[in-house]
Amino acid sequence: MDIALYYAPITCALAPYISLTEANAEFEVRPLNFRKQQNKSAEYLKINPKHKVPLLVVDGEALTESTAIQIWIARNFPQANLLPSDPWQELKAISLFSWCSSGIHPYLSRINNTAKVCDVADAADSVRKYALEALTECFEIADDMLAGHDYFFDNFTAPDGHFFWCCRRATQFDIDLSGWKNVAAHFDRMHTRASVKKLLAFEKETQATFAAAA
Ligand SMILES: N[C@@H](CCC(=O)N[C@@H](CS)C(=O)NCC(=O)O)C(=O)O
Repeated sequence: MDIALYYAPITCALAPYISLTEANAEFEVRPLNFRKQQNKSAEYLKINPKHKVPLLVVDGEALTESTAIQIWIARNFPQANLLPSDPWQELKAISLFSWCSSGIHPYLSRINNTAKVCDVADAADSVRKYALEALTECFEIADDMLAGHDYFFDNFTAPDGHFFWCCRRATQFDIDLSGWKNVAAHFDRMHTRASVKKLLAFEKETQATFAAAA
């Protein structure tokens, strides 16, 4: 099986990288330089008209959307236990992926690029304020979910990686996680995993390669 992950540093494509690494999968990473708009190149748009990452290509077949990609990885590497085995818990894990990608991520995007969602003059601070309020609510909910647990389920599962990315992106916008003790502890715990260490080293390497080519 030929697996390629289209990825860009900083982005939510970090999450499937973690899952593939946890699964011990052999996969090729194809990094895109967003600063050079490689995600909008004719070549990339041909395989992903959404111009986003992550994109997983398996034996030439492309799959978009983090939730679908994560489920594909979990199904194809069952020994990695990337989803809970109990059917109800499995659905709760899928619900968690969806929440990360459609309930949390959009607010992070609004903070990242206020102009993308509102072009009213001087509205940027207001967009940021409301996004931050929504994110605060999300982190409070996640904090309750994580109370008394190291991970969202009995052991590490793929949604932990997706939520880790949400937290990391938040810290890059100077959102202080320390007020949500369980979230902050989860974030620290994730940094101790070999998959996350490998991911962060790979990101650094990729950023250096992009900088050298600039
Ligand atoms: N719903 C998608 C969202 C993916 C997404 O928004 N990716 C961002 C990076 S975090 C992206 O590629 N943005 C580039 C663009 O929109 O042109 C998913 O969960 O996979």
